[in-house]
Amino acid sequence: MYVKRVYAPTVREALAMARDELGPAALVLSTELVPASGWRGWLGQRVVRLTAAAERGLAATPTAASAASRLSEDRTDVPADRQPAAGARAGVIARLVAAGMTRALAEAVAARMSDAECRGNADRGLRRALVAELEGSSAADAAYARYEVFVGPPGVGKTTTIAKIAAQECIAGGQALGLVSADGFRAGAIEQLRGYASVMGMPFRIARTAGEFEQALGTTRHTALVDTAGRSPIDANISALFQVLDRKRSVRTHVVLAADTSAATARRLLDRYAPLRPSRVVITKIDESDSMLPLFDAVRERGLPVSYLTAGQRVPEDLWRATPASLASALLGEPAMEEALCH
Ligand SMILES: Nc1nc2c(ncn2[C@@H]2O[C@H](COP(=O)(O)OP(=O)(O)O)[C@@H](O)[C@H]2O)c(=O)[nH]1
Ligand SMILES: [Mg+2]
Repeated sequence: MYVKRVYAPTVREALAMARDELGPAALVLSTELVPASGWRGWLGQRVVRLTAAAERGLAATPTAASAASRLSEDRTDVPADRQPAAGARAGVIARLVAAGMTRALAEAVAARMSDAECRGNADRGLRRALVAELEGSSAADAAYARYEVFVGPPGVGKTTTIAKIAAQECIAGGQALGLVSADGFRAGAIEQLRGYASVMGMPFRIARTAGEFEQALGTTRHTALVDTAGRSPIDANISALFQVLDRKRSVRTHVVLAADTSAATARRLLDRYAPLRPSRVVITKIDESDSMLPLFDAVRERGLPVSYLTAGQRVPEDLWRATPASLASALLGEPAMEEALCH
């Protein structure tokens, strides 16, 4: 009995390769998705590993010999000109899905790739297509709203994100900002933001009640970045704050979520914060997550664009505006995110 293991982008191609090698009677023993060896840059980097067996090998025949030369166990790439376009496109979709993308997003990205890009095994085409597809999913707003409000569960990085935004703006000599802490429930929370405000010489107001909040917003002459407590939005204190905000114009609310949030949890949290009418999502702690694809899919499903990305604790370095390019880098898990984002 001859046993042969082959690697290919799709099961169909792997089967064709195995039959080329072992003959049409080859019996499939197993198929698995495994990390590809030797491929660079592909998202997910997975291929189909198919193990097949036959009574007799065909290695001596000219056809099998030529097939063997391109089906060695170490090679996972099929020569570009031998892949039919539909098969190559299906292969791209299969790899993206294997990497954790929803089929809908994978198909949308693949649909933006040319046949040559699908066949070419080049990550550039994939990146370009992903960036184009993410055009509507990012909101790197050029101008601030009068009130930029950050809500979300405790510990996701709301206060740190506000500090990063304020510090980057301060260093760039950009717009004057004021900070308002409506996170009056935790003793350390106010001090944390007060410390940053004082270092940056920014106005800082504290609001423990709706009345104080109204007053704080009224006395802030600049755009205010509003930090809130990580409490449930149905909590009486939070809803009182939002009643104050309801009477204001130019309010932009960001839901802050950590990158490793599962799709189900993200959906639940987005539902929970929906009454606050958020229009943006901030994705934090990308550095601590293997993949932000599940969270991103839930966010995309709700039609909410991403405003900021954070990948580290450093203030102000580890924050980026979400652009299609920076979002693509984050989704692709590119290690040199900083570098990618500068371009
Ligand atoms: N690794 C990592 N840690 C972060 C990031 N953003 C915030 N943190 C940390 O998460 C913890 C909670 O942050 P904080 O801003 O207080 O969260 P909040 O309760 O939502 O205001 C702190 O230790 C932060 O330094 C990030 O992007 N990556
Ligand atoms: Mg906080």
